[in-house]
Amino acid sequence: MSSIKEGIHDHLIELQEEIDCIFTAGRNTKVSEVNIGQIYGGMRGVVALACNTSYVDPYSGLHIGDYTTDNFSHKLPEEIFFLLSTGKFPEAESLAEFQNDLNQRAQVPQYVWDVLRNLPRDTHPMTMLSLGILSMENESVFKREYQKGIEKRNYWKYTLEDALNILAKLPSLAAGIYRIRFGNGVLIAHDSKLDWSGNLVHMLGIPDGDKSFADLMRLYLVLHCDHEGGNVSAFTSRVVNSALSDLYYAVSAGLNGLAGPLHGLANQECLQFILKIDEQLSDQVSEEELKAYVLDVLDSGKVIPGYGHAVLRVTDPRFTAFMKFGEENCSNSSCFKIAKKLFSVVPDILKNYKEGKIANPYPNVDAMSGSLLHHFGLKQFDYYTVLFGVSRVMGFCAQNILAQGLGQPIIRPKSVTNKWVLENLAVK
Ligand code: CMX
Repeated sequence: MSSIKEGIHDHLIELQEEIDCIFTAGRNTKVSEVNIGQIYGGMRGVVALACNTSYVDPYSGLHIGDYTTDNFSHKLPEEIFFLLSTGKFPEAESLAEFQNDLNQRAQVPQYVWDVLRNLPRDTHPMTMLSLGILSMENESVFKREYQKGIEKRNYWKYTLEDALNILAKLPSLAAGIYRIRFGNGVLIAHDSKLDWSGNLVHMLGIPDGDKSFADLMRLYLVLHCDHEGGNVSAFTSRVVNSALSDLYYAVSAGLNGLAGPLHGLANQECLQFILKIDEQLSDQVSEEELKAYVLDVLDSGKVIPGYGHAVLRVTDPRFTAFMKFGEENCSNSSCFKIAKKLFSVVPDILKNYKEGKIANPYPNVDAMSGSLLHHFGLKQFDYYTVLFGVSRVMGFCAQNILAQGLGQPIIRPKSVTNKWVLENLAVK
C-alpha cells in the first residue's frame, strides 16, 4: 500500500473513532438553531456540516489539521495534500514516493487538448479547466469499479485513485490552457525532475526566468488549498460526490462554483483596483491622497476589494504570508507598494465607515495575491482563478476522499415553500 493510502486509512480509523465518541456522547445534541432569516439568507451562520480537512477560525484564520497558516506556508503543495487527507505531513521518503506516483500519472490524454483547442478563442480559462477535467470522466477508476460492484467501505480507495490521476494532470492541464488561450498554443512538456508547482511554472513558460516566481507559485498553491467545507466550491463538489457522481464530475462542479465573482474571481477585481490607483495616482501616492481616494470609492457605493470577510475578524494570515513574500522579493514593485499603502489606510477607514457596520475591516487573501502575480509577469487577470482552482482541487479531493471513507450519505437538506412557512410558523 502506498504511504498516502496507508496514511488515509489510519486517519479514517482515528476520525471514525472520534465520530463514535461524538455519537455516544449525544447524537441528538443541538448544534445551532436556524431562523427564518437564515433559510432565506444563504444559510449563513448555520452549523450543519462536518469537515475534517481544514477549519477557519475568525481570529487565527485557516488551520489544516493542527497547523496554522504560519506553520504550513513554507511547505510544498504535495505535502499540503498529504496533510489535508491524512492529517499529517509526509516523511521525506513518503513525499518522494508520492511525487513519483504523481509523475507517472501526469500525461494528459490527447483528446483533452483536442476538446480545448476546438473551443471558441475567447472561452474563459475557468471553462477550459472545468471542461478539461470533465472530458476525462471516462477515465474514472471509481466509476469503472462501481459498475463491477464494490463494497461501500472501499469507495474511498477508488476515489483516491481518481484524485491522484486528476491532481497529477492538473499542472499540465492548467499550463496548457494558458498557452492555448494566451500564448502561441505550443505546449511545453512536463518535466518529471520538477515538483508539482515547479512543473506548473516550467510549463507556463513565462519568460522571465526569475526563481522567485517559482517560489511565489508554490506559496500561492499552498495558501489557496482549502477553506473548510461550507464555501461555494467545496460544498458544491461534496454535494455532487455525495450522489456517488465520481470525482471528475465533482471537481468540475466545484470549479464551476469557484468561477463566480463572489468567490474565486474576486482576486482579479482587487488587482484592477490597484492598477487603477497606479494609473491615476502612481505608487508615490501620499497617505492623505489615498485616504481621500478610498473614501470617494466608498461614498460612490462601492466596496473596497480585498477587504472584509464572512468569517474572519482579523487580517487574513494568508495576506500576511503574501505580504512577507512581497517584502522579501519585490518590495520595489508598484503594485506591491500600493497594496501595502492600502493596508496602512483602509482598515481605519472601514472601522469608522457605515457606523461600524463592516464586520471585518481587515484585508483578505485577495488583497495581495494578484499584485504579486502581476509583478512576476503573469498579467492575464482571467487566468488567476485557474491558479486558485489548481490549488483548491486539493481541498475538493481530500474532502471527498475522507467523506467517502467515513461512509457519509447523500446530502439532502429539506427546503420549504413560502406557503409552508406562513402556514406552519407564526409569521403572519
Ligand atoms: N468595503 C465596503 N463595504 C464593505 C466591505 C468593504 N470591503 N466589506 C463589507 N462591507 C459592507 C457590506 O457591503 C455590508 O454593507 P450593506 O449592509 O450596506 O450591504 C456591510 O459592510 C456589512 O457586511 P459584512 O457583514 O461586514 O460582510 P459580509 O459578510 O456580508 O461580506 C464580503 C463579506 C467579503 C463579501 C465583503 O466584505 C466584501 O464585499 N468585501 C469586498 C470584496 C472582497 O474582498 N471579496 C473577497 C472575499 C474573499 C473570500 O471570501 O475568501
